[in-house]
Amino acid sequence: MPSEQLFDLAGKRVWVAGHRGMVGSALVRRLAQEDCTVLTVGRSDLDLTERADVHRWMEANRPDAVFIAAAKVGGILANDSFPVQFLLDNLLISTAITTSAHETGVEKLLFLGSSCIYPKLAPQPIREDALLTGALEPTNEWYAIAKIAGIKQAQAYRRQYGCDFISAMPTNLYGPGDNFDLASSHVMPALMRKVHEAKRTSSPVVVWGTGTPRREFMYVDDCADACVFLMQHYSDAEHVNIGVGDDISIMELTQLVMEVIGYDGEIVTDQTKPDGTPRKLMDNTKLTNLGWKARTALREGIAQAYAAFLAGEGRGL
Ligand code: GFB
Repeated sequence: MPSEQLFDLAGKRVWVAGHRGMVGSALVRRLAQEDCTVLTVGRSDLDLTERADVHRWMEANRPDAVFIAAAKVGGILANDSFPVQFLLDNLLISTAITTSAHETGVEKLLFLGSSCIYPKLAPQPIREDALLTGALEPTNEWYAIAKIAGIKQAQAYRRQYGCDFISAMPTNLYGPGDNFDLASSHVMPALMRKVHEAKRTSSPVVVWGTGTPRREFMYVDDCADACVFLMQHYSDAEHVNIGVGDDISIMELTQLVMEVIGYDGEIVTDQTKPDGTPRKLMDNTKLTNLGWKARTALREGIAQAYAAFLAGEGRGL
């Protein structure tokens, strides 16, 4: 049984900031099922790092509710290579939107972060209260610090001004609209592309690192559904983990992607590339207790995401 509905989206103007991204576009798909008006604005019309412009746009467009799905995101190598952009762009985006949301009287705001906010060696599965209990994973601490600041901004506005601002921390996501550029992508789209190419050329599949790290993967439409659920059913200071409840090693994931794509070739590792955090499994008890659970099994999600890749849906192709 889902918990009581606290915020009704019916009749509301809902802004999805970052609607062209993988999560933002899934949110737009999901919100089409609600009786609300979805607002979006393109990058060429509004730079989300410019606070004054964001304020003006919000004043003119008057959203009642906001999802902050806009972010500078990327995989392990991009995070490690561009610390300035991962730190500053993300800080500027959350600052511009959160401050303007308060100033323009937004009723409800959901800030989206990531599981990399937790300490590198957090006890598994990772509970929400593990935040700020230890050192971060060095390859993505810039992004993590910005996302932790975003959570704290939402909490500060709740505490000082009573704003109904909440935060959600999804696990590693994948699905239609992903980034397939191998230099900046996450592991799932990278493996899809690499296995697809290896099959075409009958060559080995190259896996970065040792293949031993474990990760949890969620289909992006499930994440969007969880975000809408939290907007409707959750109102508290602490962020909420969005996860599926189990994880898989990168080597097992490679084998699964190969099975789905239908390729039985050799797998080799490139250990000049980093492994990152050894394990990042979220404890999703809090979300489960609120009455929400993911629907898409990993194999099924990979098949759907691969179909979207074949249809040319995605960036970096
Ligand atoms: O998805 P990924 O880049 O991000 O990498 P993180 C996960 C694991 O897959 C790492 C390995 O152990 C990688 O070494 N891996 C194997 C690969 N082959 C590949 C490949 O071809 N490409 C990539 N990208 N990885 C990111 C953070 O961490 O996760 C972000 O840097 C964010 O801040 C995001 O939190 C969700 O899970 O390691």
